[in-house]
Amino acid sequence: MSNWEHLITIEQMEEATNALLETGKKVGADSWQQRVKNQTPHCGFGESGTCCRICSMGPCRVTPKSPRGICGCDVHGIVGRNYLRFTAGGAATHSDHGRSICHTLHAVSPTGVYQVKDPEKLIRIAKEWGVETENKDIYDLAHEVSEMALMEYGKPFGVSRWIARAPEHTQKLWHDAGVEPRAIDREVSQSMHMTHMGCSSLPEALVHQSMRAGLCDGWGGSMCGTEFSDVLFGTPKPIDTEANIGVMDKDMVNIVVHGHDPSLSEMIVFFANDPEMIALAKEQGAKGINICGVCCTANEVAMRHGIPMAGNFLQQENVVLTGACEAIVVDVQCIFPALGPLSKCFHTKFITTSPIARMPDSEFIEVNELNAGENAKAIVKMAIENFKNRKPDLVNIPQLKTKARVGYSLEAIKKELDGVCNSHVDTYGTMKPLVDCVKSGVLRGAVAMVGCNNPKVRPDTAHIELMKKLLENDIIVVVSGCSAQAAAKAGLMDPDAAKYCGEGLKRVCRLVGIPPVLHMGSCVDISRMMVLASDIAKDWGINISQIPLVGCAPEWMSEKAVSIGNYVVATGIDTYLGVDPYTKGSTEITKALQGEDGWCAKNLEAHFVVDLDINSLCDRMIAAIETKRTALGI
Ligand code: MSK
Repeated sequence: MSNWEHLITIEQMEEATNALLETGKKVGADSWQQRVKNQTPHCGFGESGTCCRICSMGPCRVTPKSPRGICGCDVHGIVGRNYLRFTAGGAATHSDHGRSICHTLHAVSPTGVYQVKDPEKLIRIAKEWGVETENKDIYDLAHEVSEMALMEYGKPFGVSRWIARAPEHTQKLWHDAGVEPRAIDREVSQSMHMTHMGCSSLPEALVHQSMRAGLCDGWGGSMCGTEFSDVLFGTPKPIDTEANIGVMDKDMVNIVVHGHDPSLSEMIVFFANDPEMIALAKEQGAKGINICGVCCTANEVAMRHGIPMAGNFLQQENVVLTGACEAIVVDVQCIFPALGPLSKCFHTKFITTSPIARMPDSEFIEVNELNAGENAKAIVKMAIENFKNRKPDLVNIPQLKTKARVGYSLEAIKKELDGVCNSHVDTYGTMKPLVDCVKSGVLRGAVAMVGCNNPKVRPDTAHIELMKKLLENDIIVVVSGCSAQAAAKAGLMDPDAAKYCGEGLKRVCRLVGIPPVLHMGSCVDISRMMVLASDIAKDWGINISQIPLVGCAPEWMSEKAVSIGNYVVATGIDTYLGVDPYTKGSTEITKALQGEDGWCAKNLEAHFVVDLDINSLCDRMIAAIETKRTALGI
């Protein structure tokens, strides 16, 4: 696509990776590229979801000759149970991240390492939850609200507090369909119970609970993670940063933070700015300390501090392969166990910090809300002291990097848009200016693009190619997770990229001063997108399912992504997937999730679309947006 010629191309990124793999070969390093070859072809039963290992009578595999498992469960029950377990894994993971943030909030003190950075947001949430805020010390309020949030995980009665943010119509749909999420742990636990041998095998019941478990994530645990991270570390505002492997610096101590929970990365960033640590780095012969991020941790610290993003999920090995990574410091989720043996091929220290993600060949230094000050500082010191152990002949940092403007929280989006269109704005602004742009056709609609990389798709190609085509068609793109880093690496978050967009989108970007792809955060931050959609629906006076908006995860790979997909669909947003969710073995489950008259569509007004052809996936999204416009008469 010649229009986009100033952007970094997939070919350039692949060339950089290949150069790094050459270094890897010299030291006998393994790589995901090699392991994919070793693992291919994949098991057909696993891929279609038709293998059952839930009890020890099997494993049972469904074929035309053996259509039922030993217990008599048919293929629809087996595929449905697997899908629900997949969802429960994702919901548990996001929600436990959220729980950990609530514990960090509970540990705040005016003199401690964790403090309240956004008191206004805390007061706003407290009011939403009916807590008296007048004349209350902000730290007392933080403790009170964090306890209430922790109770959301196990309360015996009632539904999630957060669902009151959804439009009334959506809440009614959830109530009528019986999918209002209750206590977060209850939905995960019930999902495991339902899928135990001898419990549910009815497809409709399994899909129903999959939606409910997803909702306890997006409108429960993830929302706790996002909202209280903002209270603790500040609500993101637009900030400039850089992305791609070239953000590593050969003259500096490079510390890479990777994972998800900002409670760790915030502390690493804090101590990397400590004059004592900078002086120590200089004593060791470095020019200073350079923190870079990988995966969603990168999103968290980029959005709040402008820390550069070295890469996304499938580039985590690349940072070590530069030979210039003094330490890769990880917390939870999406961390390759391969980093242990790989680090051993270089001088890199692979430091695990959470009892939830313990890995061979790593140094384990637990960082929690009680010891963060001491242990995070010790980690930074350890990385600095490792600088002298670099092997100069192995250092190779491909000079590939782009400018990116990140930090578009919901609050920031409203402020930016309202600031341009209205001279008098209330504190949080409204979505009306955006709605007006969509109604007038200046913008045709929006796509929320999220999710991972997956070797089943040429890495980042789907994200980047889809985004370019959508932008050319005046469709604004909001992103999170590794999709966000794909955009940033290519240059699509540079406000200058607006020049390549359709005329309407170009005009909006120039007027407001935004890039055409808006970075909304990490994977828990897809909860921000749910509130964004809710506020658009309320300000427009229509239902979420009527908005010219779709979700898309073209390269997804994790259980979390399935949980996300479920809550996005359950919120009324059609969701387009570029990788199959292991359901094709069952026509009934496929229909319930994907059918235009399936269970999801009938009860929740949205459904999944799975299409492994990226061009066709894109055309279908654009067509769906245009269909919604026509239905609205705009
Ligand atoms: S890190 S879940 S690979 S988006 Fe959130 Fe990226 Fe997917 Fe992990």
